Amino acid sequence: MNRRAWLAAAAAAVAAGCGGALVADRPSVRVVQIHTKKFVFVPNHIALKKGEPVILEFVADDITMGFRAPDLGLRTEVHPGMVTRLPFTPQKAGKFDFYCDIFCGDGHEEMDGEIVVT
Ligand SMILES: [Cu+2]
Repeated sequence: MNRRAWLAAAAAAVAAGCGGALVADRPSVRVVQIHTKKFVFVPNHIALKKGEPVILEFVADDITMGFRAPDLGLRTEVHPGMVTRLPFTPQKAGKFDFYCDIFCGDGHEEMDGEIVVT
């Protein structure tokens, strides 16, 4: 193989490699970002699809909060200054309540929301 033929073969191999990498990209998982602040979750109504993987991504806008959805088996703490990710795939349809389970002040008892899985 002369030098020119070798360069052409090398270029073809690099191009094929790049194409392969693009095809092999992982499918993207839906991310639902939820902010917490005194005394709300934003959004507080979240629509999900049964069997579709999601990542619940929490950001605390002021103080540490808790997130608990007991009927979905979900629970995490949400701390200011960091992103908390909760990967999850709903396995059943229905309406599922969630709420803050760390006392955060006067409005704590009303800090709740709903996940609707269809
Ligand atoms: Cu609270």
